Amino acid sequence: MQLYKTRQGIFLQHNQHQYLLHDDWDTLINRNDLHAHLRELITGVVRPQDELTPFAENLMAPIGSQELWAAGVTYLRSRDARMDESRDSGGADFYQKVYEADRPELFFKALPHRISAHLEPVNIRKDSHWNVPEPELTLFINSQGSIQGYTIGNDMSSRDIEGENPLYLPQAKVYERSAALGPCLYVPEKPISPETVISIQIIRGEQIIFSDSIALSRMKRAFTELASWLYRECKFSRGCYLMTGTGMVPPPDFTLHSGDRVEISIEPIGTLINTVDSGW
Ligand code: DO4
Ligand code: MG
Repeated sequence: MQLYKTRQGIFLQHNQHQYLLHDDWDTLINRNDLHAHLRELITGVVRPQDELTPFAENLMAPIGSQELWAAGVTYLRSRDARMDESRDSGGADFYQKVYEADRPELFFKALPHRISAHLEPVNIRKDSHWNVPEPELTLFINSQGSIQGYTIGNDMSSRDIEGENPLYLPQAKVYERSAALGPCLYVPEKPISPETVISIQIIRGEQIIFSDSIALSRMKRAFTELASWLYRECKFSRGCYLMTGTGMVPPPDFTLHSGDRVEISIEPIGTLINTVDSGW
């Protein structure tokens, strides 16, 4: 089942049917069995819309008042890219250590007002010359610490800033429109399969200038492991979103330009599309 947050309300999509819900987003999603609750809503209370409403232009990011956190260096590819970019600064060892350590890298990414929805622009910093998107499966974890849903995330990153000094990580990661989430919150009956593939295309003008894909099974850590570290000493009364790290990094000579279109797909969730805008 897919939950779309729109300016007209929340649309629940299931088996080619659409149901308009009038619930408050935070209350609706913060449950111990969200899938079962949505199923009950469908069978009992709400009626499907007669016609499917086209709402792509009206989509909001599928988040309410939750915080967005991110995990890093969870795939070998991310470890290698980070080691390369930080070798001159002497920071490379830290990435190797965190890849192998028990404790994962977790960092605060954004509050909802800095997050772009599907089709909204993402931003690159004006004081950076090396920027990439990071396509990441993103978990919705309820207030009890249990994973209830998934969305697609783009963890925009300034590689020159984080490479210059690992202590600059918050500036490389947190700025206006440095994250995108969408297009929906996917709520399956069972946890998402590790065989699920995440893919990215970056389009400049008419040309695909970068594309790649990776299976979630290539991730070093379990999603439940990341969630339990995040909830160790933090309470999230309305739940929390957690990006799970990137397994795809463009080659070192690649940087995003204003106007580039970033498309990230995960089959059961959809495609998150954002155009880069450096003129924020
Ligand atoms: O350590 C830097 C950030 C890592 C990250 O965002 C990722 O691996 O996805
Ligand atoms: Mg990342």
